[in-house]
Amino acid sequence: MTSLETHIGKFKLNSCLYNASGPKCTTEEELLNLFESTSGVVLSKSCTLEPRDGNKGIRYWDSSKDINRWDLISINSMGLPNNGYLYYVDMIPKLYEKAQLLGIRKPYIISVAGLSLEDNLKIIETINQSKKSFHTLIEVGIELNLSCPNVIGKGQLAYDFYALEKYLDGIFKLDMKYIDIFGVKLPPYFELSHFETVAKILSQYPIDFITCINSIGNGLVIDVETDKPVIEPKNGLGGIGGSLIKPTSLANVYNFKKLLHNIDIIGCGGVTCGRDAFEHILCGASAVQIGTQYMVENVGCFDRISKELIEIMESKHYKNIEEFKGKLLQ
Ligand code: RRO
Repeated sequence: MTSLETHIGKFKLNSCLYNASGPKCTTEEELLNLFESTSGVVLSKSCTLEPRDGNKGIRYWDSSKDINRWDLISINSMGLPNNGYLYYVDMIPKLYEKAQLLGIRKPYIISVAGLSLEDNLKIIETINQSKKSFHTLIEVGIELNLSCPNVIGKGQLAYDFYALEKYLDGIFKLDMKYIDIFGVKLPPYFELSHFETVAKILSQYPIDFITCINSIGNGLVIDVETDKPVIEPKNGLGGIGGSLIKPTSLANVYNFKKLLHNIDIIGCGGVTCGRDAFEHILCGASAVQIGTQYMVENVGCFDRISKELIEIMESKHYKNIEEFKGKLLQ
């Protein structure tokens, strides 16, 4: 039997494919829907201390309905709309109940994107305390988002290397005893020296995983019928996703895999089919997240992409992902 099982830190996943934080993971209904799907993890929308409506106007567009499209492109400037961190903490007992009911074991990862270090410390502390009462009953992790491109007036923290180090110093002073795994979501890097600098910073902390990459920030997509950008906030600038960004996400997974030996890499960016997931794993990804394609196709994408990935593995006589993970030939 060909298996898609994998590990991220101490989590054992039945499938290496799961949702990226962002699309369709904000409400209880969406999170329970993910729980019942074949997604290997339930990952939440990034949360802040207080609930947020996000940016105003048309703030998401993708090319899936564009008959002239040559590729799947998405652009978003959501601006971190979410129900506030307590909503996502309250999902821990709800998912536990669902797990008992369905007899399914599936980890829950909360994406955290507080607007300051103090906010993040408070959010992480609360998740840790809350998890204490459910210790051993449900696995809970944190993906700290250091790379949101769309909060007006705020840059992407992980592009400021000095600030990144100070931030992680602050975070790792916290007691996170009950949090099963902790990772960070990074923006795309393009300069080889930046991979080395960031890897050196990350290696100082007990980080279980990194997710590479967030959307490529501040892109511009234009509608030539109207001569306007397709989205409205920030003069039309937004994070780019979809198959267009796969070469950049693969390069980020590949470069960090070479530099980080005790940190698992989660590939994210441009995964629309089994072949894309296979390429991410070949570059060193232990698991692969699906963003724009999940937005377009809904939870059915996990079944389809799993099936396609298994077909590729079978054609190459691989029985599990360890047999080809990180084995890109040169
Ligand atoms: O909500 C958003 O605008 C958003 C976030 Br937090 C993120 O991390 N990446 C992205 O493309 N959009």
